[in-house]
Amino acid sequence: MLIKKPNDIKSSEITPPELYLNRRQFIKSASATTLSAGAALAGFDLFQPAPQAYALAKLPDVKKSSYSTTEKQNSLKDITSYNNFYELGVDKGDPARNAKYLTTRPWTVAIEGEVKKPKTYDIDDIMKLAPLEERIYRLRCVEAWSMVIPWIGFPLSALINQVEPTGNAKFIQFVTLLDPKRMPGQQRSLFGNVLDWPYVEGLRMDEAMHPLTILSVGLYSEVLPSQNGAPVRLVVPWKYGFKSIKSIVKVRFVEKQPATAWSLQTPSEYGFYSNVNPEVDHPRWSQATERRIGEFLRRKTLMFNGYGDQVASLYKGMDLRKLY
Ligand SMILES: Nc1nc2c(c(=O)[nH]1)N[C@H]1C(S)=C(S)[C@@H](COP(=O)(O)O)O[C@H]1N2
Ligand SMILES: [Mo]
Repeated sequence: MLIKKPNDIKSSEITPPELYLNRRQFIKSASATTLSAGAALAGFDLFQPAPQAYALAKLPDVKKSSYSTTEKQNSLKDITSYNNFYELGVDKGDPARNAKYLTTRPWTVAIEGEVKKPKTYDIDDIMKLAPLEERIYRLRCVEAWSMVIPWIGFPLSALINQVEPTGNAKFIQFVTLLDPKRMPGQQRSLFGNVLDWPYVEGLRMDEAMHPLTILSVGLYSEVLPSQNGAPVRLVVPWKYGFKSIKSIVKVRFVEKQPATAWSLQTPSEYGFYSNVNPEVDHPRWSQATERRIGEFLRRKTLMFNGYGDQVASLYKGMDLRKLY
């Protein structure tokens, strides 16, 4: 996310001093020892080209969904090489380069808090919670670009119904894996305090239960690539992309509105709701238009990212300028 970057975060906070040199020069001049010591410290392959797209396991029996858009889909290459995933690096190409660090087996997802049936699920059981569907959704990043992505997943409501929330469950908080080895961007030595790890996000219960809200485990017929948030990530298509938290290990049902990573970092710029809203600018840039990745001309951003007919009623009576 183009948050305090490149202007406000000094590059010294995100780049170790030895990497100020341009990359090629650095490769030439650095001794093998310096390089491997640096790589061990960083845990990152900073100099590798983006890997070739490789085939991941196909997901069987995926049915089409009537919630899908018919717009042209972005290519697999765009979707897997232009990413925001700060745990794997802050530049758009970093997550693809560093995806190999994020191994996704074994993996469990703990369901905690205000539920009658708390449970820790193995990822392979999560995959079988409900029939898998293809959901072709627009994703609108707060940085004013967008993509159309054929996700594979199932409604989050299927998981919620399994664990039976109590009457006190008003919100859900989601938590990403905390593991600086598998998520080298969490090593403060490399990136400083870009975000407080682990990344956290939240939804109000009615947003979480909405049929458009899905847990995604794949895209383009295949298992989710690590850079897109494997093995399981949230997708909430009417909100800015940062709400769609990746690589989830914990789902916590709570009574009070939970903390979220970007509003913890800069509360004046990122609120809890974060609905796509062309009428409310980000304090530092307009949200009126967006650039679809792969296109040249900008297009108008639609209220609720075009999903207003389905979701506007959730926010009736709320001042969406104050509750941004
Ligand atoms: N854990 C985690 N989840 C995250 C992010 C992140 O940095 N860490 N970035 C968010 C942002 S800003 C966007 S736009 C989307 C991008 O998803 P994609 O790379 O699959 O398109 O992931 C969101 N989920
Ligand atoms: Mo984003």
